[in-house]
Amino acid sequence: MDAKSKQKVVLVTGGSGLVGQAMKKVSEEENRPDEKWIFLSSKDADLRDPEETRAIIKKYNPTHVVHLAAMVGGLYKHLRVNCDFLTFNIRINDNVLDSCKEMGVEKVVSCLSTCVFPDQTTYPIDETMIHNGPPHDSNFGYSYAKRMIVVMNRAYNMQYGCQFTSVIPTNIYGPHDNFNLEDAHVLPGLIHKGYLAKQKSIPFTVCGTGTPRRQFIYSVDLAKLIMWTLREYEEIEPIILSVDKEDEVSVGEVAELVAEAFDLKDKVLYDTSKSDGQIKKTANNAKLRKYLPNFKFTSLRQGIRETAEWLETHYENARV
Ligand code: NAP
Ligand code: GFB
Repeated sequence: MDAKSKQKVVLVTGGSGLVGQAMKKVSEEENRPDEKWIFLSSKDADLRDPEETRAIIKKYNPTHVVHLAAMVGGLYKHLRVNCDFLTFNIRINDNVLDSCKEMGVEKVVSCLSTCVFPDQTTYPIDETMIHNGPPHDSNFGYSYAKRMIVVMNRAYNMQYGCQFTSVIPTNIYGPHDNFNLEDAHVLPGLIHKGYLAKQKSIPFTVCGTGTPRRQFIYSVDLAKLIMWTLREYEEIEPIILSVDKEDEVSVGEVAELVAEAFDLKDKVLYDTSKSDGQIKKTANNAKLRKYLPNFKFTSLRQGIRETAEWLETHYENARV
């Protein structure tokens, strides 16, 4: 058989977002003849709608699906619209997995997040601990919707033999992120603020105390790991895709790196009237390291520099 006749057709939901655009970049660089990649946005179909979802999956008839599409946002967006995060994401995930089963898709990789883990727990957290207690209140809607993907994958496998699996990334950042100050996650939020502080000579203010701790993964590293999951990972149970636990940093340390990237001279300020959210969610990447002991992650300093440069160059068209 030639490469074309056994070509995988990989459909990426959420292909216009932070992770989707990183996967597009990596797939274009790799340019494998045995894979054809298709990247969807909400303009192609509103995946909250079952008919639109079925129609778009039927249209492209993929052999493989990377399911990234979701209502996504940082802490302060979750605090505003927790219920929408629950109901929109439940609908999207139910529609996508049901249509993939109906269309006989060979493999689906869906995306969770380390905020799905219990808030009251021991650290580091691993893949076996997802259902051991309630998630943090700040994003419980999104977390429960995402947890159900693990349950659905198991059920689809048990009853129908579907090879549906999932990945659990930590906080992600990179080019094409959502930099809107109201909705953004911490890193795009701080990079946007750093950009404005430099442009307008205004203070660089971090929300909260700066003490919460996070692990950050660069979107391009994550894209490569999701592609590995799609091609090589055979388990139905999820896998954490994270930097090592020693690479966890405080929000204050991240803010200093952003200030350095924009060459800000003034002191970093803290608005302690704003919520800190979850204090930490340190994830254990031992399972990933067992499979890929030598995977090299982009350093946080370099990733922040590249993202800051991207925002400076693309500010007019970026999600700000
Ligand atoms: P993002 O940049 O906000 O992109 C979201 C994507 O989903 C966009 O392509 C968007 O399309 C699409 N989408 C949203 N609602 C949709 C709908 N109703 N119908 C169809 N498409 C819809 O998000 P991201 O950061 O790349 O996140 C990708 C995945 O990683 C998500 O599953 C997210 O939960 C997970 N994750 C993210 C983080 C993080 O820190 N960002 C951390 C852990 C896990 P439009 O562009 O047309 O709006
Ligand atoms: O990325 P983030 O918004 O969400 O980070 P989570 C929140 C932490 O960063 C809090 C601090 O400790 C905030 O006080 N922070 C400082 C800021 N400055 C800023 C800022 O300008 N913007 C933002 N947003 N935070 C998210 C979940 O939790 O993790 C999502 O809400 C998702 O569900 C994501 O899973 C990975 O890390 O707390």
